[in-house]
Order: sequence, then structure tokens, then C-alpha cells
Amino acid sequence: MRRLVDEHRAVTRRFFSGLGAAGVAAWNALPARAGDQATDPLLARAASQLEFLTPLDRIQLGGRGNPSPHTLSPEEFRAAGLTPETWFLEVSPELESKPAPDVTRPLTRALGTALDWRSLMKLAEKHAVRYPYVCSCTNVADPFHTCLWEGVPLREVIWMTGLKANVRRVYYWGYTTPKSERFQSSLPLDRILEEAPGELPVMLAYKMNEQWISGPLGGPVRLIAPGFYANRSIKWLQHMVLTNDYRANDSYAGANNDIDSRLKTHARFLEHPATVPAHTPCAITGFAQVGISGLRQVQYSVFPAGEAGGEWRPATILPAPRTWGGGVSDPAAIRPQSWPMRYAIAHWAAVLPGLNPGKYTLCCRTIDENGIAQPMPRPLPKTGMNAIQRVGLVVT
Ligand SMILES: Nc1nc2c(c(=O)[nH]1)N[C@H]1C(S)=C(S)[C@@H](COP(=O)(O)O)O[C@H]1N2
Ligand SMILES: [Mo]
Repeated sequence: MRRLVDEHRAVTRRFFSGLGAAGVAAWNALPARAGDQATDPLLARAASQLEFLTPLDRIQLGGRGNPSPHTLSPEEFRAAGLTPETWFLEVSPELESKPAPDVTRPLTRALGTALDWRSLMKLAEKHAVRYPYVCSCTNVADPFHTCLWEGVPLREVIWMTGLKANVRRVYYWGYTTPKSERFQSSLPLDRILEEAPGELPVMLAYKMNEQWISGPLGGPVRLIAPGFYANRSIKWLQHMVLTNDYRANDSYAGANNDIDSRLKTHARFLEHPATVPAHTPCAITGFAQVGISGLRQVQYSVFPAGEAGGEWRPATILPAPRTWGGGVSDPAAIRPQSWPMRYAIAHWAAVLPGLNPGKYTLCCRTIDENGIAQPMPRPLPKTGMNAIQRVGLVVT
């Protein structure tokens, strides 16, 4: 924690000293600095969120089921087919969907053709891909984690089935008890088979932050569906169905969630003072989740409490960090072709100008690569949380 705090303070410090004397003064006025000595829990939390990749031991475990699979003992993981030696993936046609899928080689346990760990590793030798992905729930404002995922593009396994015709969607789910608790998701086949240039492939992931995905974290194999909210990224994956049904029937739709919603761009605060002396500039930091339409700018606004809004001013998007955090030591583990990276996060910082005494509201928002300000173009609830965050600020 100490090291991370220092590291990420260093990134932000460079930004603020780049602004000259005013910037240094602002940095020094950042109240969280007091916490540097005090291991203030708020500071620790803020700093932990400033890390680009999330340390695996800080990820909150969860998942549907009773008991939830993450609580299984090592022996139970093995018995459930959730260790590399026991894992399997079935990919079978849904023959009831019409006209029936033309699939010559279903991968099933009954036929002895299910994909196992060894076959997956064989595919990995030739086809492995790796990219960062921010795991964000449709209904939660802050993402759960950002990890560097490694796996095999799902299409490599789909083609193993000898698929020829009459498949429009793929349903999939993971190990769950009881069955009634199953959390099923789906994708259109075309999203799996082909990407627009620059788009990331849907993968069967077996590593996160360079570690094998553990049982509690959804391993040994989890699906990662980049560009979507995390309800499509099924943990403890074991079953896939190739269907000619053109409709989605995801479990998540049951709670009024828009399961087709693609990841939105939006900004959040990390460090912001609750109080600040009059006429004293101060520093604020945060991060942006970068959705399908990218990130062009982050802006903040500060205005007297009770007023509807104020002028938006630009914050600075921090450059790619020199180290990625999350236990990934290789600085070249991620080589962004452009920055910020879509489907990941980027940190930002700004200096608030000195203000007269009073109560204020502080807001931040993103402008996407299309020049559209948050919460547009998709402000509807249940399609992903992107309401503009507002916090209070008292100037004494
Ligand atoms: N097997 C399984 N996979 C699942 C879920 C689940 O309940 N069971 N929940 C989904 C939802 S709604 C979210 S937001 C993410 C959460 O991912 P995390 O547990 O890695 O934070 O997992 C998704 N994958
Ligand atoms: Mo979710």
C-alpha cells in the first residue's frame, strides 16, 4: 500500500509540478497529504483506486448460487470441474431452435469431446490475446476492477464444432448450484466471429494480471466480452449452446437491465477536499471509465451549492503510468497503441482555483471522442450508471 501510494502520488505530483508554482501550491494544499503520514483510510482507498490495474486480493468476490461458487473449498472446486485438471467446456447445438443448427462436432462430455484445459492451452500457444478490461456492473457507479486479461479468442473454440449454418446466438453459463440460480448470458454469433479493426475479441480468459484465474475469482476460465457491461463476462464458465434463436434470454434481463447496453464513458472523483481555506487553490483527482465512444476530455465544474450548475473547465487526463500496478511488474505488459484505452480507465487531475468562503458543489464529466458530454448520448437508467457525480465542498 505504501509503495502504491507513493507511486501514484508521484504521477500526480509530476502533473501538478508541471503547472509551476501554482500547481505545487495546489499539491501542497491537497488535504490527503496529511494522511500520507497517518495512513488515513480514505487516502488509502483513494490511492488504491489510482492504480491502473487492481491487485487481485482487493477484488470483492461474489456470484449467483447458493452457496456462491466463490465460497467452495479447494476439494469442492475440483469436484465441480473448476480446477485446470477437472475443467471442461461443453459447446452444443440447440436442436430445438429452427431451422436446427448445422454443427458436425459438438463438444460434450457425453461424447468425450468437451474442451479441456490441455486443449485450451494448446489453442493458447497459437492464439493467445491479452488486453485490459474494466469490469463494470450496469447498476454500480464505480467499476469493480480493471485487470489485464489473457485468453483465447472464443471463435477458435466455436470453429472446433464444425459449425456450418443456422446459428445466430450463443448462450453460455457457468457452474452454479442450485440450477435455478444459473446466471446465463449470450452474444450474437457475429460479435464472436469478427471484429471491426481495432475492436477486441471476446475471449475465454485463463489469466488475470498474469496469474491463473483462481477458483474464487471465477476460474479457471471466465468469458470476457469487451465493450459490454460485466454481466456478459461469465465466471466459472462450463456450458455454451449454439442456437438459431435470434433472441437474447440472459438471466440479467429479468431485473429490467438492458443486457445489450455497451460500456459507457463516464468520470468519477477519487480525491477531492471536503473543506478548503478561502482563496487557496487545491487539487482534485479522479478517473474515467472509457466506453465504446472513447474519451476526449474530462471536465469539472464548481458552483455555489443550490445553483443548478456552472461553467465546465478542462481537467488533465494523466498519461499512461510507467508501471501498471495490480501486481503486474512488466512495464511492457500493456503497450497502448493510443491513450486513453477504450474499455479501460484513465486517471485525471485538476487544480481548483481559489474560491470565496461558502458552500459549493463540485462535478466532473467526460466528453467522448464524438464530442458528446456525459450523461449523453445514453442517459437512460438500467443501461449503465453514468449520472454526473456531484460532491460538496466547503470553503472556510
Ligand atoms: N457465473 C457468474 N458469472 C457472473 C455473475 C454471476 O453471478 N455468476 N455476475 C455477473 C455480473 S452481473 C457482474 S457485474 C460481474 C462481476 O464481476 P466480478 O465478480 O469479477 O466483479 O460478473 C458477471 N459474471
Ligand atoms: Mo452486474
